[in-house]
Amino acid sequence: MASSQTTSAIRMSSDLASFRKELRQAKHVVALTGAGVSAESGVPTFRGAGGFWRKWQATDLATPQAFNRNPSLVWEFYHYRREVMLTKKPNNGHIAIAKCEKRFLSEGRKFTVITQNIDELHYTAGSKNIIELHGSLFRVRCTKCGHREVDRSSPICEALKDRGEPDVDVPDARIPVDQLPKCRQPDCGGLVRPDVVWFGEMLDEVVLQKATAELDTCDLCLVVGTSSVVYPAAMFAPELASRGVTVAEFNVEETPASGAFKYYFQGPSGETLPSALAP
Ligand code: BJW
Ligand code: ZN
Repeated sequence: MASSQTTSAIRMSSDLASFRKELRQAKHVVALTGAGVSAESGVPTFRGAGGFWRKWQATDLATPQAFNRNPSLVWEFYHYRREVMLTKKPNNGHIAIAKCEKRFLSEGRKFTVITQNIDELHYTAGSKNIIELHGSLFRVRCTKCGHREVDRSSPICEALKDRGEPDVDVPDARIPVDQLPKCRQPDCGGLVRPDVVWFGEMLDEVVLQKATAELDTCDLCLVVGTSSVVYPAAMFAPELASRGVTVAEFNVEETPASGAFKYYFQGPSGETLPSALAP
């Protein structure tokens, strides 16, 4: 049943049949995802009630300034999130996206996931063609020599074992820098950091170029579980919409970008995506 939102600049539609017809005809779909796609897996989003760790808002710790000021505290935060992720599984939203990619591939069509998430749940769900805009929780980068590597060890270093508790009154562990995770390159031993993109940092140029190339060629875009406030990702879908590309948003609430999109499907993406993307 079609519906419209009078508050929006254009009349957003929630006409599922019409969206599914466009999906059947699409040659290249991009799914742009954010923290909301993982919410039903129990992963906290950034800008909701769950976006706190101890007394800090998650976004206050996702900065180079926070890491320079207190690498022990920021490592405790990321160590906590790494350990939490080891207990989480993809939900029906991730799975619907992965199944849709598989079907597209078998039909000679293309499907790309561009995610802002660092939780790797799209990979676990079986998606293959993934661009991680903001890095990964399970990669580290040396602050001295720049070496990057995958590191899935738990804990990532001995000093972080049993640290990172999220409760508001837990004191900072104050781990000396020489006991924090270190580079394993010969003769380096520099402090490593999570290989993620913090506020004020440039996105990796190659990653950004890949994302741009996918956005340039897609003819349908799904925007799933993102507040659409963090740039540059926030401008991707509105730019597509302004070029006449169909954009369908899946979110539990409207976002600043919603009014620019043709379709809006309200609800948890683990519930809305399976029926929207089913064969
Ligand atoms: C559900 C759901 C369910 C819940 N189903 N939905 C232009 C203008 C103004 C500022 C800037 C600008 N260009 C750059 C900036 C600065 C900055 C920025 O954007 N600031 C804004 C806040 C204003 N951007 C940057 O610094 C970027 N760098 C850059 O552009 O370099 C060049 C430059 C620098 C400085 C100035 C100018 C140019 C880098 C951004 C890096 C973001 N990093 C983080 C942390 C990553 C590591 C980590 O995870 O720890 O990325 S911050 C955080 O936000 C994380 C996320 O990927 C990102 C986006 O959040 P997301 O995914 O949208 O999550 P939420 O929580 O915000 O939203 C969840 C949504 O889900 C909500 O809508 C819910 O309703 C919904 N939802 N349950 C469906 N079940
Ligand atoms: Zn190094």
